[in-house]
Amino acid sequence: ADFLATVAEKSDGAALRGDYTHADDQYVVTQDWQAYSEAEHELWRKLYQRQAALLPGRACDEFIDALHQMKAADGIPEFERTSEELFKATGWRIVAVPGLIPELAFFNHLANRRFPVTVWLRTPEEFDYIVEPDVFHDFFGHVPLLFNPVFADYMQRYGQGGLKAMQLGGLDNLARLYWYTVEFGLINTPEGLRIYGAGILSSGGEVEYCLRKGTPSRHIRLDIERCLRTLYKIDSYQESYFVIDSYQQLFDGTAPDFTPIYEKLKHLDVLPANTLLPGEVELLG
Ligand code: HBI
Ligand code: FE
Repeated sequence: ADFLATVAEKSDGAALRGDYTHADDQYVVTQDWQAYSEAEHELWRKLYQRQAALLPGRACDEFIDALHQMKAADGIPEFERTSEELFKATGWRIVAVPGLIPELAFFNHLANRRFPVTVWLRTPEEFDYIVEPDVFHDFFGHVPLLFNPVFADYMQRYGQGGLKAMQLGGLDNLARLYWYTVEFGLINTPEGLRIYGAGILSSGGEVEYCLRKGTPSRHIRLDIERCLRTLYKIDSYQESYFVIDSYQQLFDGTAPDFTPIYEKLKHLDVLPANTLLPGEVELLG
């Protein structure tokens, strides 16, 4: 499919995993929950247990509370059940997709309060590390925070911003905001730094790594313009983590029109992932 070239993770031209032959024009499929094997449910349970045990004192309360409410420990969940509960909570729904989908369809879903969740599960060999998002990353990592009303509103606004960025040539910039918030974000709480980013929360190693003192990685206050300039790592732990004080900060920070920011950034250099600018403070002293 010609959208392969637009999906950054597959810039090498390799085929995407997943069956796209039955997808509709928004890349939605049916989950076909009956088709999962017992071995896949067992792999899910192992992934879930390993990950859930790492969360206390590391994941934010909003994530942990919602995850428990979702009751998804016993096997690959049926999306429809959680989708109904999510709709009652924040007006979001889950839609099943074959895997990575083109940006236009992806942003369209978010802008309409639908979160695309990949249907297939990784193999046992990929227990610790997987390149493309699978059902464990998408469902375990992303869905819990969509139960939070403010974060849910931010995600919709991000989708609307994505559609706009596509027209303004700002997508490289805006994608960094998704990466450093939705996927790898940390939040400041009275008890200390906590994780809300799905890429960390679905990763066996990075949950512990990202909060450890003495690593080479930065932990700096989120400044959106600064974030939009910052390159990121797709095949190793992050070298920068951006820290928010509240989900309201994300929602308010994405209220303005980004057109002038995209214009300005066209004339500025991108920043390497390990940058610490003068005046920036490392928050994990
Ligand atoms: N498709 N299923 C899926 N999941 C994603 O996270 C995703 C995508 N398509 C495009 C995309 N992400 C990125 O371009 C955005 O993060 C910017
Ligand atoms: Fe993700």
